[in-house]
Amino acid sequence: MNLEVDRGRLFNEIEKLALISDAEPPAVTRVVFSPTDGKARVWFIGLCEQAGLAVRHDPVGNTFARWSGTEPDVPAVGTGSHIDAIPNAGKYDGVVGVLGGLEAIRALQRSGFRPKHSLELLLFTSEEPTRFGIGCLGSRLLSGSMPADAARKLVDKEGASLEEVRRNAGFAGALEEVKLSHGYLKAFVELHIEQGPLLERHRVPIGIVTSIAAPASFRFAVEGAGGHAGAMLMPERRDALCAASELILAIETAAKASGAVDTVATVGICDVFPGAVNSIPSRVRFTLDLRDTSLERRDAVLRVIQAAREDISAKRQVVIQEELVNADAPAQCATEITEALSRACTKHQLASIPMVSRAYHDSLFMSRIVPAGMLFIPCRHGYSHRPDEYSSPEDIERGVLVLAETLAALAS
Ligand code: HGY
Ligand code: MN
Ligand code: MN
Repeated sequence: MNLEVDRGRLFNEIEKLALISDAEPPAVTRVVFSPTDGKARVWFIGLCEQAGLAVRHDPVGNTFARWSGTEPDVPAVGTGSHIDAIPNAGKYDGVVGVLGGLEAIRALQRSGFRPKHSLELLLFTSEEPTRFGIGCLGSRLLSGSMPADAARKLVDKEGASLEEVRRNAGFAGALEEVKLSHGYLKAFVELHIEQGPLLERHRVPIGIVTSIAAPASFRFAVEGAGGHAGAMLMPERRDALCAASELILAIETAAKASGAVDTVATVGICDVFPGAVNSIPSRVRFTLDLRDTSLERRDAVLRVIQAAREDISAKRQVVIQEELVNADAPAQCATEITEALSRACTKHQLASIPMVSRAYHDSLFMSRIVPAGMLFIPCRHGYSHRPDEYSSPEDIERGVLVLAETLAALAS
């Protein structure tokens, strides 16, 4: 099988998709169910139809582009990722797995390969938590990891419900229909940029993911007492921002003191009310993103944070509410997938190293229902979720080549 990736075409498609964005280049912003997301989806579906793939979507907007195999009724082999992008992001996160997955299928078509198992390219809805506060919404529903009722309760910052937003974006039907039937897929492989520095540092072109870290996220609300910045003396204050700041630093300390470098904690959003120069903050809301490769260690760090929350609340006489958004277990990638990826690397004389994914991905949830795995390609300095995110055409080409080889082996 003579596999050739059309590097130039793929590069142009990545560049074109990057311009379907709500941010000034080189930044990319593409929030799920926004008009821009809608435009990007239409453009992507056009590419899939040009490749002769049969396209369908489910009630939450997960999109499936299928190359039917010679035995269309047996379980399919899936690949794919996401095209939604957080504010002020780069052009490769998720996109490499979607457009690279499409190019892998096209390269197999050009090589004369005929799959026995259909090959299906998936575009997952809302991998990023930007709009509804929880990541991997589409793959959670696909895998049955999130009940439809819980999804129906989701609203965005403007108070618009998922139900309303998805229907306005053209995705009708009951969320109960999203869950994939048992045996729909026999395997799932996702190509993604590493979003870390290891592959570049070790000068290795391919990372074979062995496990995906356990993500958890929370919302905190600190209620203190407001007042005049000049007239209220310090001993009388119950400043919500000072309390929140102490808790945020306690979060950082707890993560650093976990006993392992694998524990990461991030406060990415912090809203201060009333937000006036000369008014003491009475309320602060902030988010916590807490992850670790070990579930036990992550939850032990959470307990330390919760103890700090109680101490600070009592000491500063403020009320601190904690709301769990998600707390997911880590995923082990399937041996049959990691071995297929390793054989594909060997066949193409490409070095590879096993690695942990510290970012979460849709594969985290696909692994709940089907043997799943991921392959990483380097990204410059490990930068991601920022406009200078970059992966070279050569690295992307190598990733697509290994993906195509792996899909062919799994679909034969
Ligand atoms: O946050 C993550 O790990 C992913 O990039 N959404
Ligand atoms: Mn991301
Ligand atoms: Mn991603």
